[in-house]
Amino acid sequence: MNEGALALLIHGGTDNWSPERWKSRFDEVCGDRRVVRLPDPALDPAEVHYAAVWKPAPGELAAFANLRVIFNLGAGVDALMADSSLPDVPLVRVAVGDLTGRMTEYVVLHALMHHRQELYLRASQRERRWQPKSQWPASAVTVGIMGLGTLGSDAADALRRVGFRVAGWSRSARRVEGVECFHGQAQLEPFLRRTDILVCLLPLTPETRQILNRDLFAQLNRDGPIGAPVLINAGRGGLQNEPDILACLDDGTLGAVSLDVFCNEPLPADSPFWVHPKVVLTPHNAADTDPDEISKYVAHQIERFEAGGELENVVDRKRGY
Ligand code: NDP
Ligand code: OXD
Repeated sequence: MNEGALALLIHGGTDNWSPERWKSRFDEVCGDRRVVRLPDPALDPAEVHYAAVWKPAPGELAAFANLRVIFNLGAGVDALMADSSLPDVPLVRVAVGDLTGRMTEYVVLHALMHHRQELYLRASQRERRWQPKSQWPASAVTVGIMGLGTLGSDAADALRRVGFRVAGWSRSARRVEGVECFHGQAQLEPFLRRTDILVCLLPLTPETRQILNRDLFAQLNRDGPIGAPVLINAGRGGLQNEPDILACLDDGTLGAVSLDVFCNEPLPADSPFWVHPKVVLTPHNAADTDPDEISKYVAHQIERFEAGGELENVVDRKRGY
């Protein structure tokens, strides 16, 4: 029996975050290591060497004096970074092909939906109206991606292959083939000026909080074939100023939005986003972390770490992502 237990702290609340499902996957891939789903009053916290977590309550991880590594079961670590008592051990996040492919599907789906005037065409169908508007080619549209990391760079590549012009913006200088790359505050404006469809795949940090606001939307391109620019946010709800989004949709600063993430999740039943005709809404499922894939990813990392190897995808706590 491996001496260090793996503790699971999973508080997602949706189908994909069923703790039982994750526990059974981890039991399958962890050999003879003890996998404990918390809370478990029988567990001695000193036995826990590893924790695999999704949205643990602040302070929960501080209970484990012998913790060696925290594995966040998603890509974004903003919830953990907000915990001032987070133990000072390596924090590993998810960056794997399975999750990346799912996000790229979401981004391509929504970029195409707006480019191909799907909101108008579905309304026409409901009203039995045979009145197509002329359709422009993808090559006339620039999709600008905020965040050119694991997810943004893959989505950029797929969008380019569909035929869009693609621009990207990051914190440090990046090179992605076929993508016009911008970085830093000074290059944000030229990036926004050429963008017709803005895709946000940034992490939520003190620097990026509420970055999606009226001032930013007003700098997007208004001369493209789509007319008013479109926002697609699958990063985090905290990146967006929600009253600004609604006001900008109503006054035409934005033409439409696709939102997968919200400041308050689950989105309250009385939120105006549910019924706004220019909003396409999904319940934070742009890219699920798959229990089969990610339990294997964590188990392999633990094996490698115990054999003296390096952990992969360790979060830089100073940057916050
Ligand atoms: P990465 O860390 O790989 O990439 C982050 C990118 O954002 C990098 O290009 C980084 O710049 C850039 N960035 C960070 N801070 C700034 C800043 N201040 N100014 C400009 N650019 C900045 O993350 P991932 O691509 O793996 O994931 C991105 C986010 O997607 C996650 O943090 C999570 O919030 C969200 N997500 C949402 C999911 C969903 O289902 N809705 C699923 C999975 C993830 P640089 O390249 O210079 O470091
Ligand atoms: C993630 C998420 O960060 O699911 O992976 O939002």
